[in-house]
Amino acid sequence: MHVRHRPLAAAVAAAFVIVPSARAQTQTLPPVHVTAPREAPAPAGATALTAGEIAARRASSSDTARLLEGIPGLSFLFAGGISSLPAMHGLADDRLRLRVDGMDLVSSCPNHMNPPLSYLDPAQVSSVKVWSGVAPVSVGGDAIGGAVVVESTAPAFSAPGEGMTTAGEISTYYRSNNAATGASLSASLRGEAMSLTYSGAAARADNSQAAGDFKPTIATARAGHTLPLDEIGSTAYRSRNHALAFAARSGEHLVEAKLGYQDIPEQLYPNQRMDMLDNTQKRGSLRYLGAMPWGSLDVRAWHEKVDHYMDFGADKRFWYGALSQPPAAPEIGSPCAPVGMTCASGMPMYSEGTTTGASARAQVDMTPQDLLRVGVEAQRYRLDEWWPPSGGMMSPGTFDNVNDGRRDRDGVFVEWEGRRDKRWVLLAGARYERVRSNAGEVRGYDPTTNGMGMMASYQKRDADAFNAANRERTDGNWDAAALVRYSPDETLDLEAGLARKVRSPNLYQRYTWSTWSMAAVMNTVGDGNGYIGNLSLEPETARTITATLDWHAADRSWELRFTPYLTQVADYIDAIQWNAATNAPATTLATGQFVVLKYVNQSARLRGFDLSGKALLAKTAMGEFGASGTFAWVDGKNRDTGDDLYGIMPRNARLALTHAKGDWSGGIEVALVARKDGLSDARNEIATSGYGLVHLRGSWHISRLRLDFGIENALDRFHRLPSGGAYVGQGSTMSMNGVPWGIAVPGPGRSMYAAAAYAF
Ligand SMILES: [Cu+2]
Repeated sequence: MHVRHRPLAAAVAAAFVIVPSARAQTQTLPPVHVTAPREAPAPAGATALTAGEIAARRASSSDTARLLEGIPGLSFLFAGGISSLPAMHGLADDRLRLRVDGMDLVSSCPNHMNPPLSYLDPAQVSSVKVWSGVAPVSVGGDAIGGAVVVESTAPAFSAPGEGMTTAGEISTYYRSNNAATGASLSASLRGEAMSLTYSGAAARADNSQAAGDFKPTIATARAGHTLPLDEIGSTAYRSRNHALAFAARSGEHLVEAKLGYQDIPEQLYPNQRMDMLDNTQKRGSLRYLGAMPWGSLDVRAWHEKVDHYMDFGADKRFWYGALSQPPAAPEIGSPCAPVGMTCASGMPMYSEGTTTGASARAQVDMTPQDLLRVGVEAQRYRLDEWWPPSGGMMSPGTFDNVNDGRRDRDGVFVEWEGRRDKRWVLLAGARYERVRSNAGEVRGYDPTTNGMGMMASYQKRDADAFNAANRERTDGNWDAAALVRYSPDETLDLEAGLARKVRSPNLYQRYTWSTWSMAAVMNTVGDGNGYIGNLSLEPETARTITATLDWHAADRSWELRFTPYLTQVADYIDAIQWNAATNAPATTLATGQFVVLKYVNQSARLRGFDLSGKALLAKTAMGEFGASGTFAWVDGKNRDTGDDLYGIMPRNARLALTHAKGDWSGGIEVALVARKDGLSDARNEIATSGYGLVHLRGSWHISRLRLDFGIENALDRFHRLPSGGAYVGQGSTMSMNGVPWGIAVPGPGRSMYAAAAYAF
């Protein structure tokens, strides 16, 4: 799993991979993926997943982010069933650089329901690389944490003299807890100079079941639709993905074109007040990759369009007014308003985002030991978000959450990497990014009034103030990162990293404007609270120091790694409770309820360590027995208020015993999570108890067939997710405290899964 000591000088030679025809393959899954050779180096802090690891993990999850599960330093902020937000060393979401096929995708949703990694099905992922510590500046900018770089279908060509060949894979799976099913197909036509690949995947799941009752009866005002007390409301999803990739090569030059289409007709969110009832993404990219006399060149251009629609899904649907004849429970995803009923259509919200980007990156081989990476990047992002009138207070006109939002990035970087006497690897780089953002004038549903008394919504006051303000912002952000690795002998690697990273606020943080609680709670982070943007936000600046001690056998039959880190963030974007009436910070902290907060710059400190190890225990006639484990601790503090940062994972460990013999591999895995008591008081973050889960996994290769099966949470242990947010998965979630406060989203109970993949 860990990539180390990659001979960088040999990278160019590995630019193009020739895959023998399927007939010649002994392994059942596409065994080789083209790794872009000119990407940043793989220092000791880097982790890459192998094709086998990706295949095994996708059997138990349809969430591409969760392919990263078990990587030291990684955790998740859970969201919808296929859109978890990765967190590394206490930094999550768009504080991390999440790159898909070279594209820096942006979540076009006030609740970040469509994060970058959600745009690929796990079956479409061909390579995953993770920098959990200090990421070199060449890996990306506009982020203060680590990086995840995911590539979809890698181009593969037939061997010389072999002519046209075909290859592909079909796969399917089933998971018992939420009756999740899915299927994928990939097929490619390969010549010596051309390659065409289609990959498609579809997934669907019902709501998940917890291992026990976890909530009171919550009125949904929807007759005939009472969720069982152990059903985790709003966790169902359906998704469809298609991608087409064409590649041509000539000598040491490669041209690639990719088209992608994703439609998610439904993804429900147990920790958001809204559900994603349609999300479509269209994307296209072009890439040139080639060897040059002086090194190599990688040029990409791409465009993406997202149409996102939110409303209340089946578990959150409610009806205005008294209904003499309440409707029977409609199917999930069916229209809200039955014909003839006096019910509102809910609260439709539309987001439309487009991103256009281009980059050129060159690697210059200065000497056999020294190389230089230089690059320029540009990105144009546009966002509109509007909420059409839907009756009641949500009328008479259209509410602009973000109108004509723009966020443009222009970046340039240079990075040197050198090797000295086989024992030293040195890397240093700097990046400058200019981030310009702006947004147009806004209006509320009713731009003429602030409302009355308790029902005051301040739409006029807030819109007038926002529209009168200068909203154009230009940030000049300097990043720098340096790594040094020293390998005194074959059993020890020592690495240290130092970085300064800057990230500008996203459009929702800067330009959402309404202090009205009903509008604010539609801009949330999974904690059920409402958030108000702040035009005065400055970029976050993080300074990180990290070290890795990697002690191992010469053949890596055992290894032990220890990575402590410390990050200080100036102008960390946290949030403070806000009083809408006075339009000022709340003077007393409201506790035990959902609240409205405003984003503000404060300062933060994150520190912690990852410990991981593995060992081959025995190699016998019965097979190979191994053990592996990770332990992570992170502490995040707001240094201005002394409060704990939101969404920090408590101490956690994973231990696994594995067995492999011939075509079989299997294991038992124990996941332990401590009680969460470091809580963000400003956000009334919910405490969760510690727990331990046991997972059983097996996988079998029979010629071209790969079978994966297992039981997750085999002991059916009830647990609540420390980073799962607040449960607002059912009921009248539009009203801030109209749903019970204090219920952390539970994790699923026992789930048996089976998956099969056949390569042809
Ligand atoms: Cu959304």
